[in-house]
Amino acid sequence: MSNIALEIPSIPISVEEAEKIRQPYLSLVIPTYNEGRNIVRMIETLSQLLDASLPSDYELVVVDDDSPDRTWEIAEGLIDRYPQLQVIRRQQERGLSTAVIRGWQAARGEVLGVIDGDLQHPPEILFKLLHEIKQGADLAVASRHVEGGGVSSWSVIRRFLSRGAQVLGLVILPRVLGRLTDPMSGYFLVKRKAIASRPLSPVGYKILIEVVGRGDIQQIGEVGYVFQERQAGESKVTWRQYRDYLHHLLRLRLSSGRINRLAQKINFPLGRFLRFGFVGLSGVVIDMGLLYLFHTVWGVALTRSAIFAAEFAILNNFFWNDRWTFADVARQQRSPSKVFKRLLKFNLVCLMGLILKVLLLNILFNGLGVNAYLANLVAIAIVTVWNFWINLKLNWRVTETQ
Ligand SMILES: Nc1nc2c(ncn2[C@@H]2O[C@H](COP(=O)(O)OP(=O)(O)O)[C@@H](O)[C@H]2O)c(=O)[nH]1
Ligand SMILES: [Mg+2]
Repeated sequence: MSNIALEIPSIPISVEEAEKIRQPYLSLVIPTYNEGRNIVRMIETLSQLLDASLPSDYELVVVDDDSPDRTWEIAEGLIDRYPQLQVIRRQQERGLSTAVIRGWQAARGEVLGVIDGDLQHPPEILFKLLHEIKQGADLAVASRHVEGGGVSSWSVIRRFLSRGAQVLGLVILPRVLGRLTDPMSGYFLVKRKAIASRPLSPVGYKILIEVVGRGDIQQIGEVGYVFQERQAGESKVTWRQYRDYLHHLLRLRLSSGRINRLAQKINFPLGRFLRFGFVGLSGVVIDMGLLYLFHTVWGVALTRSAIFAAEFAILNNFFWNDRWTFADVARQQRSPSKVFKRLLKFNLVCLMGLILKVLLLNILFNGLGVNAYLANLVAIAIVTVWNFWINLKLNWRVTETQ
């Protein structure tokens, strides 16, 4: 999660210095990845336009993810000619949304913005966006789906995918996507104060959804624009962006729900728990499938079949929990001996869980007379929480700090 709160230095400074660090009105972030053939024209055009309308009152922040075509180097070469330009080269991270946030963190403007670095977003539209902000909008979005907007020559498939993604978003997050005609837009301005104290943590490409979902946005202005064809370089959009988009929607959905707010209040790692539960379900399917295979198909004795099936399920669950549920912790302790130790502990916790389950089932069924299936369900729920908690506290935890 990243906050973009502004820190103003309090050391005494000269007039010239004060001028230099004076807060500009607009900070426009330009995320780039392999835009070496576009970046010069991009900076030239933007600088010309902004020098005429906001002289010295803007800054351009190129955030490049260490492009193999050395876009960052080309951009750095422009700083002498365009002093309003700043270039950030990120070497450890990749991703459009996080690049934009990185740029905003470095930005000083009162209004923060983003524009693609490939000339597909017509720079002139900036004035209309600025006008919307002047008129009181907290967020001004360039939209392909209002008057004056459109796409130049998209195939039917691309239009369908774009609209499909929008409909999906409307179903999952109506209160966010319903406020925008073009929630997929990557060209917008937002007032710093609307997002400054809000932790943003987007996945993938769609930073606008994150801004509307988590920011304090009262008024939204929209301006039509025609999405231009790419002149040089190529799009970085792949199927992965569709997967990330879905992930992003679900994450926003979960974090805006009532259950999540409660979880936050009591400091319960809900996301992790849901992943753990999901992995647990996959284990149940494997357990049942293998039991059927060993016992019914191959005729192995029931107890032996059940033990094999359970152990395979445990291996499956361990693999996914290590790769997914607790991936952030596991990544810090990758040596085979550490992984093996976690696997052994996981087995042990599962075994304890099994004993606990049998115990609970007996208490509920024999002691309290609860229906056997209901008792089993309750026992499973309790044991899942127990397994999760023990693994969280004793197994996947950071034991060495660097
Ligand atoms: N820093 C950074 N910029 C990116 C990344 N992926 C895409 N971009 C930039 O984001 C903008 C939009 O990307 P593009 O691939 O053109 O998307 P499309 O216009 O939807 O096809 C362009 O300026 C890209 O160079 C990334 O991983 N990191
Ligand atoms: Mg593009």
